Amino acid sequence: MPVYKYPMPLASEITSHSDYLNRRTFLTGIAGATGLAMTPFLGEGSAHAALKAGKSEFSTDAKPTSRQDITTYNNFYEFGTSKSDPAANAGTLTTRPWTIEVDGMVNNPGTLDIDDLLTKFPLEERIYRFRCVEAWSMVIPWVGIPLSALLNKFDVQGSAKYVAFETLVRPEEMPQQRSLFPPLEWPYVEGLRLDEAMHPLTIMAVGLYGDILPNQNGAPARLVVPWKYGFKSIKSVVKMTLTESEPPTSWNKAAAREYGFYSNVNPQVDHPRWSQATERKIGAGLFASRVDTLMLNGYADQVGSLYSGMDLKKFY
Ligand SMILES: Nc1nc2c(c(=O)[nH]1)N[C@H]1C(S)=C(S)[C@@H](COP(=O)(O)O)O[C@H]1N2
Ligand SMILES: [Mo]
Repeated sequence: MPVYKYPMPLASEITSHSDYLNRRTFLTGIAGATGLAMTPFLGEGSAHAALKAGKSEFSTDAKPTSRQDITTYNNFYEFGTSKSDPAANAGTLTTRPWTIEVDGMVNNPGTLDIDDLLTKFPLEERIYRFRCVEAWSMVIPWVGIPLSALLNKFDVQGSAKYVAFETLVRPEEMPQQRSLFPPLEWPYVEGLRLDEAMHPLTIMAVGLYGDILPNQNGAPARLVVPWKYGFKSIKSVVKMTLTESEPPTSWNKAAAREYGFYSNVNPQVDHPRWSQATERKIGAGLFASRVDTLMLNGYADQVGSLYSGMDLKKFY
């Protein structure tokens, strides 16, 4: 693990895989006996929640943005539209029990349980550049699982061409889902072409900075597609559906002229209301100069071939 400038749990506090399982069984027993919810023991900041993750060859060596910035400057419209709203409001989200339903064009439809994701799949640390369509960026040390490893469990049919993703709808816990004037239509939905979903860079993130995912970052599981604008990385996923036709996406439904299905980071194709040529690095200071945005957010060598022959001005 790289050395981070935030208090990592001491080695003695890091829960081993078998301890984690034992503790879970123990806590399930308590919760079952007392009728308590299962959530608290996995709360943010709990040393016991530390995740064991192998390093990945896919990580950038750029310096990660601080944990403070990553967890307080967020977009998660279910909790409000200001950058500080998710950190202030997402504490109400309960993330146990939690399953992700997988259906549509698969031979074995079923569900994934979040605790299976955390314990039965090899977790990897992926330090990725992250570029929001609003022209700011971060470097985020995710912990996740290649999405292909999850989808392959369900035996995707040969004629499937896309994956549609859905976020939780739970108005009791998500204040903007109770709003009379919601900023988006719920559920938040996203989509990927199947080859994008199966690409080794695409992960389902379950943690960051070596710990479980904070609610404001999309707990307990959120998609991360590092060569696309941030809004493709849908949070708090409850459903994945394999489809033949291109699925709808929240921001395209809200403003089709501004947000297309592909939403690949592209410094040469401006948003209708602002340039995408440069970006502001969060945490670099107010007077830091902007840096050039890279084609496909710097992942062109790995994913450029997915788009060969496509007019990226048309398929924005
Ligand atoms: N369900 C849901 N997912 C979402 C959003 C949202 O509002 N709701 N915002 C998106 C946008 S615009 C961005 S930039 C990223 C932000 O992720 P972060 O807060 O972890 O940096 O989440 C994306 N996923
Ligand atoms: Mo975004």
